[in-house]
Amino acid sequence: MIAKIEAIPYCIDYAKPLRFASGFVDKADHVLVRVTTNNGLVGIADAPPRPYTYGETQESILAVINKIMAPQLIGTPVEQNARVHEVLKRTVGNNVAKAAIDIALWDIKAKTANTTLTAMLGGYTDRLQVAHMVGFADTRDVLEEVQDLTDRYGISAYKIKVGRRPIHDDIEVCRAIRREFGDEVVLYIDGNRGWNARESQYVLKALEDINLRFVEELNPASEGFGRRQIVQHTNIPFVVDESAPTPTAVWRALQDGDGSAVSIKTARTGITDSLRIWGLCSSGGVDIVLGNQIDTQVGSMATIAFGAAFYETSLLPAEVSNFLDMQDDLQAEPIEIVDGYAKISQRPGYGASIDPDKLEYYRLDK
Ligand code: MUC
Ligand code: MG
Repeated sequence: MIAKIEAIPYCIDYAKPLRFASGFVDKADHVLVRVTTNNGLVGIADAPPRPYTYGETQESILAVINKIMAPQLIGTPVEQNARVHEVLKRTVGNNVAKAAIDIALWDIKAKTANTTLTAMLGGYTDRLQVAHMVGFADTRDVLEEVQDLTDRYGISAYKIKVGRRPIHDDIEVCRAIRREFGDEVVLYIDGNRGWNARESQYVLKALEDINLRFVEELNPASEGFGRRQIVQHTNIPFVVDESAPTPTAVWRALQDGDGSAVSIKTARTGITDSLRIWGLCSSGGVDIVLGNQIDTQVGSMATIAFGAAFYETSLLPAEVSNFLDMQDDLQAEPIEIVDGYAKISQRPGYGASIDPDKLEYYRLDK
């Protein structure tokens, strides 16, 4: 049963900050969640606060875990997942805090079964193709970044952050990548709601010939009519990300025509709700993209373990490499990206392993 839930704030700087239409990340001011059972098993998860996306902060994650969720959950058997979620549901919102507790508990479940989380969930494969998110920058800097990632890690799928004004800066970056890196590269764009519907349609027309695999959240889904016009008039799958952060929201977004593909982020739906979204999408023939919540290696390990479990989540490149932009990480056994692929860990659980010296150094609650 759950004996202890710790929420540990820490901060690690980014070597290369990520800029995008809804925000800017230059440090990982996250919360490490550690759940201990009465028989000494430990589950780990990383909680990345994204105030501009879900309203959570490092302080709010600490408060809601320490003051509300931990006291309500202590004593609950880890295997009673449905009961855990009945308890978590009593608190509205706070998706990232809930997801971290859920991931740590699945880490324990897999460790208890002495198997990998991937094998426990579905066991489809042991590796995922990697897609890297490229933030706002001048065309020359973006081309250098992509060249470097291609040379060092063999990455050949890129999600380009767009949504700037003037619009032509983004159009130029996308065209330059296609021109320099060729037709084989998987290229898609994410606007983080930066444009309106008319601007989005203008860009789709301007980039018609560069074979974008997806477009994501170009304009706010709250524009309703405008969003649906875009989704209906393009044959490029339109990914819902921040406009559909829960299984219910995904269901509604697909029914309403707010999007035609879905981003699953374990950082906000943990394993349990990610399974529910996978169920919806795989049953309905909807493309799934494994998204990045600007995750550390610990967070990315959870995404890789989940994604590798199923055919539908391992079909497309997964956004699991942006930890490469950080100065350091808590993960003791680093994720290796070779020839553009990241492998699951073969250790029981999902592979999160914390370097105790690094945690001591970066934690903020000393
Ligand atoms: C993404 O796909 O949008 C940026 C903000 C956020 O919440 O996630 C990232 C990446
Ligand atoms: Mg997105």
